[in-house]
Amino acid sequence: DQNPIKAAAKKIADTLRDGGGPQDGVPGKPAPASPTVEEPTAPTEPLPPKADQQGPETVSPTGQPTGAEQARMAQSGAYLTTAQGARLYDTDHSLKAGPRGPVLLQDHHLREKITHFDHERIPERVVHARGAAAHGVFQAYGNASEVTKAAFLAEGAETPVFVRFSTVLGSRGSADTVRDTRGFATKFYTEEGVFDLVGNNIPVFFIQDAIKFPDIVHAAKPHPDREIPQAQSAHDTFWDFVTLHTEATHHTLWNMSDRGIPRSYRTMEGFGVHTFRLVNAEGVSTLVKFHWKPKLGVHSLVWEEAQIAAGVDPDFHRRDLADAIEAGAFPQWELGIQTFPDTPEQTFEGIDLLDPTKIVPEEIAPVQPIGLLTLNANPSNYFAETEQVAFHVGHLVPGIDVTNDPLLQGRLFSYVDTQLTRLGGPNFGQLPINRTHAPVNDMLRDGMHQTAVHRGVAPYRPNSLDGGCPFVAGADTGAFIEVPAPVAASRKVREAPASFDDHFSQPRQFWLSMTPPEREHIIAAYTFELGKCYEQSIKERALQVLANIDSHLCEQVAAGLGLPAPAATGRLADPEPSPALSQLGQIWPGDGRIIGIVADAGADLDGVTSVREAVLGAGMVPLVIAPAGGKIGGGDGAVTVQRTFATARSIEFDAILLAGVPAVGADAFPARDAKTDATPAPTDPRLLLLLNEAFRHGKAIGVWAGADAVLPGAGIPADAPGVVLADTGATAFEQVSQLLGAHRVWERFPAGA
Ligand code: HDE
Repeated sequence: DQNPIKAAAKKIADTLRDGGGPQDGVPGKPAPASPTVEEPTAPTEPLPPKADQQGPETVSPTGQPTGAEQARMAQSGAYLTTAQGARLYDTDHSLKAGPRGPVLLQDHHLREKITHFDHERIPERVVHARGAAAHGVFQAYGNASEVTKAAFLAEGAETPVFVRFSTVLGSRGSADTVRDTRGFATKFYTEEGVFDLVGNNIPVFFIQDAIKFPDIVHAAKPHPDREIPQAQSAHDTFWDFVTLHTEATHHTLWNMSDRGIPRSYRTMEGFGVHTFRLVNAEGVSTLVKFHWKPKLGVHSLVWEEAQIAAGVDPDFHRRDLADAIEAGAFPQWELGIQTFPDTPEQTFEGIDLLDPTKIVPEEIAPVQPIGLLTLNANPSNYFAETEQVAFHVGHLVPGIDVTNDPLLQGRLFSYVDTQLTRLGGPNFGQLPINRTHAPVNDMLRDGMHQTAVHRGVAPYRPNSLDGGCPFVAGADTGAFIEVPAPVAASRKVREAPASFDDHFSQPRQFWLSMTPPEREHIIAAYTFELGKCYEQSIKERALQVLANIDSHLCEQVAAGLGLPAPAATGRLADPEPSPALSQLGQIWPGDGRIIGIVADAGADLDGVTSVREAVLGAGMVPLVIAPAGGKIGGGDGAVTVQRTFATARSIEFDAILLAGVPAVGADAFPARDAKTDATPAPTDPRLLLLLNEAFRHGKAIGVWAGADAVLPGAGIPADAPGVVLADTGATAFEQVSQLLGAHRVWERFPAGA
């Protein structure tokens, strides 16, 4: 047998049959052979990939090994050893006083193996515990040099990056697709030191002052008595807090919108949230807000998809990111800035730039692209990289400075502090993923997990014993050069400025900027979340908050809850809508989209083969779905199945193609009755469910070769928008891929999705 894995398995089976291993003292068994050190087996390949289930060749411009090559490197040495390098002849049996006797404390290998294992887990992040990350590169356009001297933003600069996406509320093992804010944290390994842009996919925050962070997190996390619900905001304590503390209204509204359930990390916007300060070579400062704009557009799931995915594929976003990168469909974002004059008031068009619950609409301050981020390599080891990466808003480089936003100021303290617990001491910056690519000459010494061997005798300044080294930089190259912004003479207060008191005009602007389907989704989200609350008073208070945003929104949610709709407590603001806040209305590239092609033995298999090629050619991923696995058809024209009716679920596919009605007796589709022309329902309810869900979720569906016969059974009118009846697979795919540009067939909404 040529298969190395089968060969290894056979060898183990033979050993067991021949009574190998220690059998000391067992009656009727041969005496044990004295332990011999066998020659190591040649490392075997991981399970051989199935040719048709693989994406295109893995590309890794960072030179990182990927796939099988990487797997080989993991346990690459010839002999298994202890942590001290001593070779081991057995790792399967504890050292015992006879085969049935007690285990001996003397067994160093046993103790080392178990002790290390006992300490494998570290505390998860107190928020943003669940994440997925990737390596990449940032290429600067150079135009930002007018406003910042940061070297990595100068023309032609290319900087390695590591980006971690996350949910906020759930534990490490929670589902990806829950309704929540998403973290979008980027570590730039610049030649001037590490710069971390630790942002979210929502441009505003729940609170205006860091001192409220423990409150909002305690309210949003599971209830402390039963520790439920996991990774959800649909519970009493969350709604209790956000309705009492109305500065949370804006962020909560974004959460209830489609932004709370992204289709993919690849289709999320990112925001720095706070206003930052950039400083150019002449020392002139500018206030900015950072934006990440995804090249694939901003797209979301529908709520039912999010819920299904949480059960069917809780790793939906993590898998999507890794698969896309492995397949060479590298996700890209443009980094953009909105710029504002650094005036003493720090306001723009009446918007307080220090208030992190406010946006500045893009229509009045356009986002100017300053560089391109490309994620092009998956981490090699989740723990070493994604789990141990430590971001910090205080990791700044020359040319980027902070402002007095009281939320940002508190974060400047929190991020180092949390790593002390999470990563076990102050030397977390020495972990490979956190190491700067710039030379380090600090005078920080010792501490837990110190891995550097510092030389010299004088880790202090001034010194003469180490030649006075290291020297301090001039103001032109140093980081943390404070812009000498005046600090208004005042008295010590625990107060916020009056401008922080407006909690409703921007939520109303967001609501007014939504299209009808987006509004329907928001109404449905509030109705669901508040419907999950037990306390009537919390629901009533939430309705009062909604009344202060919009009467229609309030009335619809009230109707869903079966409660009266209150009136607004004051006159509603009359803001200009900001079309940039809507996710609809643009056409986007379809790169990396997943096309499910349903077929069985009687389908147009030649058509399936050519459609697969067309899908790949369009930079999308074709997955053939059939009643059972293996191949369908025979000979050269056989088609490999990637998903069966048992493993396929509609959420995985952005669009569905149906390749015809097979002959009578075939597995999936009974044929049209020739005499009566009646269309029997498909036999397999899983196929019906797949089609029905795809339809209700607004996905494009293309059929050819008579497959329209299947549609009525799935409740799909053949003349519904986004249902393409074509003559050939090629035409079906062409039209479906055009529909995908808008992400969904929005004409089908609102339909209670
Ligand atoms: Fe965080 N936040 N945060 N946060 N945050 C953390 O740091 C904190 C805030 C954000 O992938 C923690 O290493 C405070 C805003 C992201 O590793 C912690 C306040 C924004 C991540 C912490 C905020 C964020 C974190 C937990 C209120 C968007 C994940 C573990 C003042 C602009 C980073 C850790 C990753 C993580 C504190 C508010 C984004 C405890 C005190 C606003 C993306 O330090």
